[in-house]
Amino acid sequence: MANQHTDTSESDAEIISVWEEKGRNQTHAATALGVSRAKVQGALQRRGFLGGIVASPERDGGKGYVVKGVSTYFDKDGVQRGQWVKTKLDDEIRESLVREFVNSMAEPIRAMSPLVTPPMGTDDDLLVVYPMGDPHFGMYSWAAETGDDFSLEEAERVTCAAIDRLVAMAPNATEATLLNLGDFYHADDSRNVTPGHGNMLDVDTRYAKVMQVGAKAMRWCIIRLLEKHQTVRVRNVRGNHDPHAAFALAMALDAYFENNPRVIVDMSPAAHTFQRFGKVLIGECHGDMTKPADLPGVMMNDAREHISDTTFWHWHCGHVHHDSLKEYQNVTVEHHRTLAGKDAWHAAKGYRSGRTMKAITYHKDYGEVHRSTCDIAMLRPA
Ligand SMILES: [Mn+2]
Repeated sequence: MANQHTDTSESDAEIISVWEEKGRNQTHAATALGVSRAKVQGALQRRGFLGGIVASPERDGGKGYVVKGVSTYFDKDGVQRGQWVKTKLDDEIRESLVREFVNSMAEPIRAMSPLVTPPMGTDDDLLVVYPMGDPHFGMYSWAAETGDDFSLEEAERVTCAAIDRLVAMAPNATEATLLNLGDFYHADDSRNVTPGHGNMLDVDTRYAKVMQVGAKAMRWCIIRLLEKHQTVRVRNVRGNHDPHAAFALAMALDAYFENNPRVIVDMSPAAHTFQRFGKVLIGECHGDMTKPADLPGVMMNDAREHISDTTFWHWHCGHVHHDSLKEYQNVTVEHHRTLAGKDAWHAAKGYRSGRTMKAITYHKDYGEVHRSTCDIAMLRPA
């Protein structure tokens, strides 16, 4: 009875057996069996021989496709030439991907800077300005040649230590300005020459590292100021050594403290900037471009909307690496020392100056009321 092909399953088994014997050729199997090729194909489909190529997590990178249908192509001899597996994303996986996307869109902006507890009981009448004269991060100096060893590591150490001392000595003013007066970086890029005149620079280590260590030191200083003052304005004046790097530093600090409304990074690209505090008006520039005697006129012109309401007019400049304060018809122009050592060229030229950093306190009605000084001698490691 088994040979009489009375039930489909036996027929299917027999058809498949012949199909195997004929080298899996459906037409040859159909001819040998005396049946249509469609009948052979039907048997193969029922027994799963044509559904053999299905999407699998192994083959499709674990995406979890569900097979919707399979199309098989045969040539004129009935030999399978290709197969097209129609798939769809598993509904659960699709939903989880959508949820993941929605969550990422709805996620609050993650803070980058640590939030410092604001100080209590600060004095609204006071502003402390911390002028940083020419820090020269990335400069290298050899004591045997110049009198003082200086390096990237030393720049970071003395800058942070000086801020630490000055913040401790400063009055508890509500407002503070961290005023980088330019030449924060010794070099503007890895060519290690001054951008203006191409003078060779004595540099310490790789430029990318210099940029990172400098930004890290500034972050440290700002956080230290946030412990003492309610609001911290940060101004990075561009110097002749770092006209582009100064702006990169400002951008890095602005992005880092974006989550903190107590930090205001001044992003002005102008060479001369101003801060008004009550009756005090402060001008800021590096000092390489404008003659000191011209600065009072620049203030009267550029900050004219503040002139009639202010009575204390002061400029803070860097560049020359030594202290000087000259008064022009009630406008003072002050140049600040640096904590940095000398490079070989300046040492050979005979430039000598003290190394200090200051913090200057202004009262909104009375002008400068206090200043403290941190000498390099206070910062020498014990
Ligand atoms: Mn300079």
